[in-house]
Amino acid sequence: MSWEGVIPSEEVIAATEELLKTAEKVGADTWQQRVRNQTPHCGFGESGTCCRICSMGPCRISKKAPRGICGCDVHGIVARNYLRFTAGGAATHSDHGRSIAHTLYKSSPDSDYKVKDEEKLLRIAKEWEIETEGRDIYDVAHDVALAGLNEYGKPFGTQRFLKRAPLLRQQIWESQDISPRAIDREVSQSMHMTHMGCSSDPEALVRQALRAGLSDGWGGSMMGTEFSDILFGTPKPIDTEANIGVMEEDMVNIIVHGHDPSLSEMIVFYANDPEMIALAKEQGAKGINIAGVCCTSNEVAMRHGIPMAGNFLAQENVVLTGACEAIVVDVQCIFPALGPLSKCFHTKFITTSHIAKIPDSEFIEFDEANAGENAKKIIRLAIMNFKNRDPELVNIPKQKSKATVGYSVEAIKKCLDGVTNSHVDELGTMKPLVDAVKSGVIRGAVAMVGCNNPKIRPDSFHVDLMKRLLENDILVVVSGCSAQAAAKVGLMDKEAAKYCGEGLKRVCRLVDIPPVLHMGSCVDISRMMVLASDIAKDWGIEISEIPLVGCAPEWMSEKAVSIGNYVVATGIDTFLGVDPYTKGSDQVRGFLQSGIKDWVGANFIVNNDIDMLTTMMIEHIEEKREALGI
Ligand code: MSK
Repeated sequence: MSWEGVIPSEEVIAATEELLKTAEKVGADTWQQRVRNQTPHCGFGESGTCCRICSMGPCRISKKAPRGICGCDVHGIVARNYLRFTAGGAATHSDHGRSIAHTLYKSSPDSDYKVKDEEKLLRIAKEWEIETEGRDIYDVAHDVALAGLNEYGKPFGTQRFLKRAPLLRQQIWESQDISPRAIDREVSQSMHMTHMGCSSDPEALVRQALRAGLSDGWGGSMMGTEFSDILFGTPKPIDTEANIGVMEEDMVNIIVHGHDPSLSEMIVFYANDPEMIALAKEQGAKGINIAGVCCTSNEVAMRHGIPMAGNFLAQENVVLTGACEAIVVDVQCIFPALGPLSKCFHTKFITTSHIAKIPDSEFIEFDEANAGENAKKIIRLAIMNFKNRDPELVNIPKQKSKATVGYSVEAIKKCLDGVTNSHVDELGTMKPLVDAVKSGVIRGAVAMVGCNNPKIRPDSFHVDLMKRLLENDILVVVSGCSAQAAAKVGLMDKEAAKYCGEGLKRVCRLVDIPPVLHMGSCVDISRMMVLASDIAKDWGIEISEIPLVGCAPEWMSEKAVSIGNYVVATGIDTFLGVDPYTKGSDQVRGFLQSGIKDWVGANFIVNNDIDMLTTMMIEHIEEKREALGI
């Protein structure tokens, strides 16, 4: 199959090499160099067999020393590390959700934050049995936000959103004792269980990892997604562009980076202010160009069509273009390296959250009360910095691709309704998609998520996998940095349908969608959980029976481990290209890669050979079809 319209990896590598030459010229440190400095990695750390939970150690497990000083064996140590890894991710995603809930609570008609999707607000209020009849919309918003905030610390009961799952899935969670209770409780109990002198039984620790993960995916992340939609609008298909070439040589370039859309929404809004545009022109620029990196980018691309400059491992590249007036960050996935790196250029590195305070940055605190004012302050700083560019250092690689993004669950249903007129209620149905899968026109779907990891040439696993899946008539839904990997090379261009297998090509053309559907940021993997639930309900089968698998080929963060746990616990087999530091224990690997299938109907598959991983995914989908008799 020829993919001549998609940017080839050699061109991507060549563009990065060019930027690295600039880094060398200004004496800047880059992740590529730091990887060399850190190689080889510590074998104990890599296999998860180092314990530094108390100060008797650190203890490292080897043949000579099979137990730590407390007597914990390798299985307990690996499992404790794995649970702490998960808890870190669950806490991070969920705290993001909490912060959006606070923003919703403070929304009002005369503040910077207003309710944009009233329909979704009312739907959630109804779902949560909050009175809506005859009430002011902001009173409802405050009650929904308050109820959401209480999900973090309620003394009794389980997460409200669990009821969105098919009944059978809810029963599995109940019977396995992994229905997540208060979100903060699951995180803090994970820390308690892993404290010195508590759990060392790998089974109990893995079970809690699933539960903590579920508190993220069906709790904190789901609130992050839903409340963001209420405040900023539920995404619908919108055209944009992606890759480093979206930076503009003659404009003030402001990069938004991180995860929380509260800040970037304000930046995007005020960058369109005529007063700001006039100021940029006064300074000799043609205007203001906002572009994004990481999941903040996904958020504003999905809602406003803001171009995506790159994903996780491209964050230094935007500064290396020499044309970045400001890189404005909120929380998560931000390299501390941006501090010293931006000092080698004219770039202003602006941090905005107490959660992500980084040396060598300018801190402009951002909260609901000062949002508009501080967004304007940041934009002004960037504009006034335009004249400080060193033209000698400006080099923006020409690469960019067209992309159509914004496929929330609601948008996917609407696209399907548009073709089949199968509209059954105001929320639509997944039935046309189910029919296409049943008939074999589409063989199945892969939910591709996760980061870049320097252990893998950036984006190569994501892109190679996607190409092969598309050729095999497998629909790909994506989020996070995986989404940007696809968009950067052109796989979200509707034209890319021509490279797919005949069946998928037909569906894409008929429904007018690209073959890779952008579902959002990493908290938006919760959208995929709702999608899978709706498919299962409309099909009348259990989630684990759907010809659907999850995949995180280049993951690196704790958040990704938490995601993996809730995706698997939702019944979706998940393929990883990087091991989550579990190689040291055959028991822990045994649970994660096989044993938990008996609990939740799905497990992890880990393989760093991309061809094998793809083949196994395709086989898995075909096996599920066979089991369903389709
Ligand atoms: S930004 S968690 S590198 S997906 Fe969500 Fe990308 Fe992974 Fe961060």
